[in-house]
Amino acid sequence: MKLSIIAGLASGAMIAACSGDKNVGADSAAAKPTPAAATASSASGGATDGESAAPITGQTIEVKMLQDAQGNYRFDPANLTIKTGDGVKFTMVSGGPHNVAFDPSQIPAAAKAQLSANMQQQVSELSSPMMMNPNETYTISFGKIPPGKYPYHCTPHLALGMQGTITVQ
Ligand SMILES: [Cu+2]
Repeated sequence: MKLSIIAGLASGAMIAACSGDKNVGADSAAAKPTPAAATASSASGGATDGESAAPITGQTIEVKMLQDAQGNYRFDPANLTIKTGDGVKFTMVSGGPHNVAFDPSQIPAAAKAQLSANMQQQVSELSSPMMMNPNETYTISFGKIPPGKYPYHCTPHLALGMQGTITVQ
């Protein structure tokens, strides 16, 4: 009884080992582009932990965070085009709490470390603290942030469509 179980386990293990070997071969071939891409992005993005905050050197544009007369939660303006070095000041107007959060999976690897360095008091990766009271503000410098699209949202109101995109030219 025990022997047959062991034999069964052993043959099962051998099958697993065989198929495992095949998978390893397939995985290593499929995985090759990933380390290469990671190397390329870390080379262009610099050290992941070594970025320091880059100051605002251009204009600072205000984005209001509000609940409008129709009851909709939104950033105003939701879509904004700025230049590298500009800043965006988010101002809590009504309907809070609001925050400013970038989905890390939507931010280019080459930009993530700098954006993170430029965001003060993050409560989680690329997420600002909550703003509860009118006239609270949160300013993000886009100093040294490369051109691209940076979609963002308000965590409490994401399901209600409170989101926007900052395009850096
Ligand atoms: Cu909100």
